[in-house]
Amino acid sequence: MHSSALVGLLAFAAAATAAPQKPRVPHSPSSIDNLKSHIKNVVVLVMENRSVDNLLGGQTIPGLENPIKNGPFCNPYNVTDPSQGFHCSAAKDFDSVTDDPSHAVTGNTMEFFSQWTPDNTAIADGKLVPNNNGFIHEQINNHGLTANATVKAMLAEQVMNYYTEEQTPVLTALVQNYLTFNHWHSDLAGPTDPNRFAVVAGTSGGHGSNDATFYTYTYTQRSIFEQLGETNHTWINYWDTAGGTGPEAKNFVWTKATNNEDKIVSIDQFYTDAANGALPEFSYLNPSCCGVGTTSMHDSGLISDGEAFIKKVYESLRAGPQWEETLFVLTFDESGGFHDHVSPPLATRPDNLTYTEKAPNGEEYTYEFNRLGGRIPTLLISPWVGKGYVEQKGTNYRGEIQSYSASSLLRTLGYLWNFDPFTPRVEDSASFDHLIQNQPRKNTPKTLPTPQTF
Ligand SMILES: *[C@@H]1O[C@H](CO)[C@@H](O)[C@H](O)[C@H]1NC(C)=O
Ligand SMILES: *[C@@H]1O[C@H](CO)[C@@H](O)[C@H](O)[C@H]1NC(C)=O
Ligand SMILES: *[C@@H]1O[C@H](CO)[C@@H](O)[C@H](O)[C@H]1NC(C)=O
Ligand SMILES: *[C@@H]1O[C@H](CO)[C@@H](O)[C@H](O)[C@H]1NC(C)=O
Ligand SMILES: *[C@H]1O[C@H](CO)[C@@H](O)[C@H](O)[C@H]1NC(C)=O
Repeated sequence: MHSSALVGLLAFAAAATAAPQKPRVPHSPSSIDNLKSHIKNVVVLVMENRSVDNLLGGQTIPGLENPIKNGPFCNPYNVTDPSQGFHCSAAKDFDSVTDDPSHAVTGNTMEFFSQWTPDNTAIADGKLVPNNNGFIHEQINNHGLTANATVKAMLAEQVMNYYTEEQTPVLTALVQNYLTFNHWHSDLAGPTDPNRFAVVAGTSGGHGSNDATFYTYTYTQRSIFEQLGETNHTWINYWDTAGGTGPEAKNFVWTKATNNEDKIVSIDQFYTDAANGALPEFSYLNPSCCGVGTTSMHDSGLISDGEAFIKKVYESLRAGPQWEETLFVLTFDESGGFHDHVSPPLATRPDNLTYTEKAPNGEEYTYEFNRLGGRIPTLLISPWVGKGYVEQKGTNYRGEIQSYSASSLLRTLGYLWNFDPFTPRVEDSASFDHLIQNQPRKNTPKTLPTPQTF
């Protein structure tokens, strides 16, 4: 055999072991039928504030682009004065990062564009692309402008360093046993609450900050909860009553006006329902946040406490009678001000709303919701997905290749439960229906490793 043909054959064989059993075309009738015939329960857990390069930075699985395999990645201490030096990504981050990196819209803008008020026209035209160079600058600006060199070095480590496989044994086991997205971004380059809103509504309703009106039954946007409720599909928003994130169902006028507040219940009920086979079609889970003793992985909460929570959710599902029909989507709200080397791409605007805030340089910056936020860890966990499979970019319904985002979830659930996209952003998003295989796996682990503090 000609050697190049042999190489081709070997490459094909290697790809074939990792790829789904039968590659399908996303958005196609056969792919949607396959999804509908196998998945009856979807469980979504949205954790807090971590980028791919931060949390999955030490994962060695082929296909995932991260610092251990593609790095190191470096940022200057000061974007306007390179003489102040650089810090490059290195292994072993802290279990608890105590200085919360900025995830405000303008903080994100500095992190990705190395300036507070970039030219929006140049961004929209693709002439100005993010260089992901301002993460340390932003962290020092926020937490250590007058600090000494030792403290500045620690601040640089906080945003640039990454976790090893040994530090995150639960995530490592999940990555090795299930499906991880290499290109999944938060919906918007801003903080927690607008991103959490977008996960369930396909827009943040023009919000770019954590406003007091969230979680007060105030908003009229259509949400997944209203959509499912009106079409007689079942849902429950399980939340950790210690608070700190969500509960997202509490954002919407609809939930209260239709007496559905009783579908917002304690996370303790989730474990009981999972054991009894009583989970609804759609379970939406809120971890507790933020600080020591909370489970979302938001700094300064421990990564190991977040892992213990994920393990408990997983093992409840795995032991429950609904496992064979369950798709567990583990994702994050946003990248939390932690470095990632992949530039967020442009994306269709969900609506005509904009958000303006004053940047630290005193100027106003208007965000048009026409680009995604940082890359965030997202996994599909189910007997119906490939083992140790890493998904690259997806395709939208027009067949254009693009990165996945939080809106990919609503796009795919629309196929599962027969509803139209809530916004143009959702309509234009890549779906992941084709990643469901046609046979359930029998080799899924019953338990996951026990995380340790470090
Ligand atoms: C960057 O350097 C400039 C010039 O020395 C200084 O004015 C500014 O405060 C520095 N910013 C940060 C975040 O270190
Ligand atoms: C740097 O500042 C920190 C916090 O103020 C202090 O604890 C430490 O001793 C300082 N280190 C040096 C080398 O001055
Ligand atoms: C939902 O159930 C109600 C009550 O049984 C029924 O009236 C309604 O037509 C159903 N709606 C749909 C979309 O199936
Ligand atoms: C945005 O505004 C334009 C011009 O008024 C309109 O054609 C378009 O439908 C609007 N888009 C949305 C999503 O509302
Ligand atoms: C992370 O979440 C917290 C709590 O909701 C929020 O205050 C913060 O802005 C988020 N971090 C970033 C970088 O957005």
